[in-house]
Amino acid sequence: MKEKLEAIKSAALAKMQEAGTLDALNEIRVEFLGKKGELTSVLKSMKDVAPEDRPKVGQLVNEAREAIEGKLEEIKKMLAAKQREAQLAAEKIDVTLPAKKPVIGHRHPNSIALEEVEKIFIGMGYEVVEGPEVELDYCNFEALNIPANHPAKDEQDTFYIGGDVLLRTQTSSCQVRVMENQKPPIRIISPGRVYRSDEVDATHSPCFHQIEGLVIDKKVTFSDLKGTLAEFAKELFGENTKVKFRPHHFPFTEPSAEMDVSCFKCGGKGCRFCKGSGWIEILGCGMVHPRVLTMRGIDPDEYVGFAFGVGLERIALLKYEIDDMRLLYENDVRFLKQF
Ligand code: 2U9
Repeated sequence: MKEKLEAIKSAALAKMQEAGTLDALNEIRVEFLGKKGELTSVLKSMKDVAPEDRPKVGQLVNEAREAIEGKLEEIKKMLAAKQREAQLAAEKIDVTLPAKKPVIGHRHPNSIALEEVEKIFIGMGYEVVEGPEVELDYCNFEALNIPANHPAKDEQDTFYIGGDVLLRTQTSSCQVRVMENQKPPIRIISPGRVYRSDEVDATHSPCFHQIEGLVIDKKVTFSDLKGTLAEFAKELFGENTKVKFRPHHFPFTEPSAEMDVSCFKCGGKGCRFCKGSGWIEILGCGMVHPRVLTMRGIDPDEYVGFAFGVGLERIALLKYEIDDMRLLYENDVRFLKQF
């Protein structure tokens, strides 16, 4: 019996020494100490040992078990440490590798242009006012001297939500709201998204952006309008920019004009950019129609106003020499990051 136990013990110790993983070690534990293990079967055969020999044999079995268990524990610790070391080596971080840069977008040319325009007018003492994109017919048309039968209200040109609610076609609608709540003097610009039922092409979109300006004060003249917009053009397109006003018509201003700037590519000589004319059309403007003032309870004999409107996309396309408006709406970062 003693020899048998010695054989089991040395077989177990030898096998354990060979075990390369914790799983293999566990298999060896089961093989020798498990329910059907070799040492366990010796214990089970104790009933065949003479009663007087049992204590001695029991002691030998225990010694063999303790020796195996001791070695098992020792090798288990050694293998666990080895496994941990391998894991640490596999998960090692190379701190000298360049960091992964987060992929971030880029400011939109519209936003860059808007910020520039806002900066110019804020510098002249204007406030930036925003309003709702879903508007009342009254604020969008009626209060701007565009009555029910006016061609500018043509269904073709406007997205109606229903009843007297629509998607605003101009941001002047929120200036009407300001005139409702604020007494003159008023000096505001209103940037924002506007909607018109237009087909998409290189220069049109059913959704675009405007910046409309409004000044109401005593003794405001057309000269103030011209001076303000000439200064705006110089700050936006360069010190040498000249401006030219052509008569025009808007229902909400009288007199009305369109303003051209001298071509900033050729200095006014005429080039492909300005189609040979030397001038580029940039905005609409005029003196606020007395009826628009009266409707807001402002006495046109006491107060005068001037107003202007400019398409933000038009500014962005011109400034950054982009030849198709659709590029502004695709949000392809390869395009956007050029500006
Ligand atoms: C009030 C009264 C009058 C704002 C004005 C224009 C001329 C104009 C266009 C520019 C390009 C629209 O986006 S666009 O097609 N706008 O030409 N806008 S005067 O007049 C106002 C504003 C508010 C109370």
